[in-house]
Amino acid sequence: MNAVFTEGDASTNPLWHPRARTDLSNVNISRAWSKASAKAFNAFSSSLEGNPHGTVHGAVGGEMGFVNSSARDPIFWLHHANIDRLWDVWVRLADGRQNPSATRTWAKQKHSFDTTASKVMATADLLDSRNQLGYIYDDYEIEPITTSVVVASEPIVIAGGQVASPGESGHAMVPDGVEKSDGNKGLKTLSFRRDIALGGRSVVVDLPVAPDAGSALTTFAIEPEKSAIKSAWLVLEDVRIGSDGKLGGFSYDIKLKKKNAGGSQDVVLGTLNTFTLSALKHSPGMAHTGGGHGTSGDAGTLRLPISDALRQLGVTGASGALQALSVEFESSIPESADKQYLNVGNIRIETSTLPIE
Ligand SMILES: [Cu+2]
Repeated sequence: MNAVFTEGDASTNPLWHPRARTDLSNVNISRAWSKASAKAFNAFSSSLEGNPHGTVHGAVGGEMGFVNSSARDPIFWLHHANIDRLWDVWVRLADGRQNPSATRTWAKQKHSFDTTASKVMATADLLDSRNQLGYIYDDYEIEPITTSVVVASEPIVIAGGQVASPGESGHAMVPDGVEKSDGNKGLKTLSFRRDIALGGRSVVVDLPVAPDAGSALTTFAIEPEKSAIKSAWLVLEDVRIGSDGKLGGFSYDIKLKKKNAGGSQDVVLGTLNTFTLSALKHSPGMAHTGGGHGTSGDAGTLRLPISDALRQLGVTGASGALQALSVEFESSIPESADKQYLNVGNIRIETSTLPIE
């Protein structure tokens, strides 16, 4: 961050703010950029959407940290101009990379640009900055981005997650879109852990699964047609914002990890911050409990599908079944101070015998 915002203190500098962040080293353009080789728009967009896009929302915090209010903060416009620019760079890499088809429902959706709706445009009319909007970006020449990831300290490791015993379901809940009268649709908890506190440091939560369940997961990952399991999730239930988290200023990348003889491998599942929590009510299929406008009193549940991640870990794994699993919450803005940003009431690996991702 520019020194003008961080120098001095409240008595000497009117722009100074106690939450000013000088270290955004784990806002990870390079990870999104590693997906830029993808030719399908949704492969790159889903990567760009979490970190850096959502991570910056969560890291800035305040109004920026919530979907409904973020555009009130002037930095929103700088941030989104840059996200648009990164998208433009990806499209200009060409070789099959292009915006989604203009015939999609999404592309035909109309947007109003003032309160009287005198200026209305469809998404498809806004995608080409040069020909439709009349501008190009200053850095029209594409340069490689070589940001490196710096993790300030070793993660806190929470070992000894509980292997769910037969019949024990954690508190498996019926996902949206599944008839409640159909019971729990073969939902099964393989491993769980309660009450995980997240602060400024990265946290690894061990979620070991029993040997037979590990074999079943491996079959699901590698030979899905032979598998009784048809879908699998990492469930983060009852996620609440803690006493230090109300103004945001934090964000985590969620990684599924597998230990093996040579160390561990991981796959990024998504991001977790105030922005992702406040987005839950905007996305059908995501459960959200509690009222208000994405503010701190709410508790949310994220169900992150893990079949692709299991496949990657299962196929590339040097050894054995998908058994020694863990989840890392990698802090994007590492800090050593003790903070209470989030609490996850129940974290678990859950499967179903129905294909309900
Ligand atoms: Cu945004």
